Amino acid sequence: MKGSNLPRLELHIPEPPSRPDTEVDFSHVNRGKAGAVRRPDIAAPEAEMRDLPYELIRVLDDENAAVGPWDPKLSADTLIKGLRAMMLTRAFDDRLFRAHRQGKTSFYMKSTGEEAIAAAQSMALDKGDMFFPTYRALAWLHARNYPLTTLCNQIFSNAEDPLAGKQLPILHSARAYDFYSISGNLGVRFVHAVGWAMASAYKNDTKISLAYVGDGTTAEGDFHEAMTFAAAYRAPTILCVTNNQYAISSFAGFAAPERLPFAAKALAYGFPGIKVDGNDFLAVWGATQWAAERARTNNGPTLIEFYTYRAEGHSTSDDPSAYRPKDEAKHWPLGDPVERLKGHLIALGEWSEEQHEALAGELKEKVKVAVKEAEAIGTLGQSKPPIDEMFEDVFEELDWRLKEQKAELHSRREGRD
Ligand SMILES: Cc1ncc(C[n+]2csc(CCOP(=O)(O)OP(=O)(O)O)c2C)c(N)n1
Repeated sequence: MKGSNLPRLELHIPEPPSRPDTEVDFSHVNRGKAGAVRRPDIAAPEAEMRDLPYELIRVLDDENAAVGPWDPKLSADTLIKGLRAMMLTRAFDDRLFRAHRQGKTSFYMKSTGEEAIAAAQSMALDKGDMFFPTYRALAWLHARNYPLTTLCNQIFSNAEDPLAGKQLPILHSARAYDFYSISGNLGVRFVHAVGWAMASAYKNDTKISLAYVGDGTTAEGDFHEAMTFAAAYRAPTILCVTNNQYAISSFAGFAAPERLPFAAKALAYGFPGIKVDGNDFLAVWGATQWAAERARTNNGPTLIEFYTYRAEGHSTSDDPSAYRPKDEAKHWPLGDPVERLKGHLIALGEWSEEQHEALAGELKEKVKVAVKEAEAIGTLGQSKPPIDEMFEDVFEELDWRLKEQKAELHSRREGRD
């Protein structure tokens, strides 16, 4: 308006707290106090839990002791199994990332720093509960001893690839391990998980579903659709946001206002949201147990935000030093999940540096053997699944078009066109 003294409008462009040429700044991270957040009864009305998403649920304190009401009180044996699953994930990631640099696979993604989440959830949930993962959740499979060679065969797209070379490396599918097929399109499986949970309830079954999205993926419409359906039908599901602070180079402030916990989004849909230290194996387990009990007793869905940090690059195609300080990971205020669980076990007198060292060596060797086995079958381009496989499973049966295309391929290959 001419002559008006209204201020000019300004578009807010979110700016990450740190850049490659600035000091690391995590002053916005409020760690709270381990053990301080209350644990409501699973049947408590949603209206009485609206403070929860604004607190951070933690069990392991700075002295590596397990404190507070969310402590799942696990046996040392279970904790060691969890530690092993996380360490195996890390050893596998390191070796397969290198395999990419050696030209043995076209692509890889690590989950460094986020291992506690899928490892604890894989162990805390029951066989037959269905997990709808992202590409950063292989700890689920490692916790259930999925054959490492089979994982490598998929990553090398070789003749023994269980997905017959049809998927990008690491988009695994393992139904027998309750691990739903990963797809490249972000967010779509969040909705599938809710539908799966609705089906389980419709059939009066006892199984629940669990689904992941990253912080960036919450900006997809599928997130909203899944939340809406989960709320309306009180679906027995656990919906998780793995907030690792980044979506490739975009910091989490692009997907939600910087001061709003992703967990708080649940409030608008009418079910509880909790924010959990994702680098704390015990807190992940305790929170999952609570949400699972709620789902299994018809108290409906829960949204869990796992607060964590993507310690490495987004993928083999990414160089994080282009958009964040090189040493940022070292300063993450919630530390490293492997180191914290290790520290806890040592504090309990159930583990030692020597045992840790020995296990790390053993797992490294185990991964090496599996990679060698897969390499003997073939790495990228050296060995391929049978070519006819590409026509299979488009439909349940080949239709006439696919039959024609398959015949054409063969006649061309035989030089008869
Ligand atoms: C629908 C869709 N849009 C964009 C992409 C490209 N893409 C792949 S990963 C990614 C970032 C996802 O970030 P986030 O959800 O935070 O998960 P994170 O990788 O940090 O675990 C993007 C944009 C995609 N795969 N699918």
